[in-house]
Amino acid sequence: MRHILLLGGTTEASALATVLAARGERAVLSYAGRTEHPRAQAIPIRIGGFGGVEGLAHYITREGVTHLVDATHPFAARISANAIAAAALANVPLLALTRPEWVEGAGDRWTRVADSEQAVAALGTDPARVFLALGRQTIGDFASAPQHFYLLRFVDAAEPPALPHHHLAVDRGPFTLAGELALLRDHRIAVVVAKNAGGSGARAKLDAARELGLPVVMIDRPFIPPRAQVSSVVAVLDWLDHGVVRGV
Ligand code: 3Y8
Ligand code: NAP
Repeated sequence: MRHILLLGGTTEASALATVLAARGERAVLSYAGRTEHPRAQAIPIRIGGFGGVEGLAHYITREGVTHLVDATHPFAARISANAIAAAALANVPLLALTRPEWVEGAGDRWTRVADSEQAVAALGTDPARVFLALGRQTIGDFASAPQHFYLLRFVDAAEPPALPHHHLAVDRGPFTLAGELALLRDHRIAVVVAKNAGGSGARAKLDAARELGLPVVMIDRPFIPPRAQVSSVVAVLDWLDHGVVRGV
């Protein structure tokens, strides 16, 4: 019987886990342990790092994993690179389940940047009211621009970094258009900073920014080495059942 290791932490991973459970597949969903109460899943979960490429390869061999599915977030570049190397080392097939990038549409006012340092520069020096919808891990980069007011949103309550003017909202997605419009209006936000995560879970803030005519600083995805990848649960099932990759 095959044994699937699903690297999770996204809406797509949760959707795939539900389907795998319904099919009676032997599967485990893996979380890094970044949040206090990760979403419960329809399949068993494991929480915590593996210990780099070697650790992940050893886990695969020790647990008898036969298929590795990387359904992590597009900005989780390290685990994705590790998955490519570990799958080769452990000689198991790897498939990535990711979601297409968001693309700028009519009415959008995007400035695309490569990383959070460039996002700081894109904000300019005049004090502004900024929605930093980046979570917690990269917020420190904005300490070099303390003149702005920052609306922060974390999954869990945490001590925000030294940003003198900020408001911390504690909330986990998926988010709604109505909720995002209210948030942007209530905090008189003038510009939104976002990662090009793709998917539906965090998209509402872009629709709200468009509706309010607000500019968006959009951080492009980090580089991930080439691997077989698809963008739907059905395509993952084709791969599992027939070894077919109907790529993105
Ligand atoms: C721990 C698992 C599900 C998955 C839900 C998706 C949607 C909601 C939108 C904003 C943007 C952000 C952030 C975000 C979204 C989904 C998805 C997604 C963005 C959980 C989860 C884990 C994490 C980790 C967390 C990061 C943070 C990033 C918040 C669970 C809820 C900003 C990314 O405090 C921390 O250390 C948090 C860290 C990585 C980015 C950062 O740098 O801070 N996600 N998010 C996973 C693990 O431990 O392995 O708790 O249930 C998952 C989800 N977050 O099944 O319902 O699919 O993208 N997550 C971004 O996209 O910009 C919020 O606020 O508008
Ligand atoms: P990352 O920078 O790519 O990974 C850093 C280290 O965290 C990895 O080397 C690995 O540690 C561990 N790790 C990451 N994902 C893991 C997983 N699913 N299971 C076990 N260990 C994992 O990762 P990240 O950007 O911090 O993201 C961590 C998790 O949050 C991922 O599950 C991702 O899907 C989810 N997430 C991230 C974002 C984001 O914006 N980055 C957004 C939404 C959800 P070892 O080397 O010790 O194995």
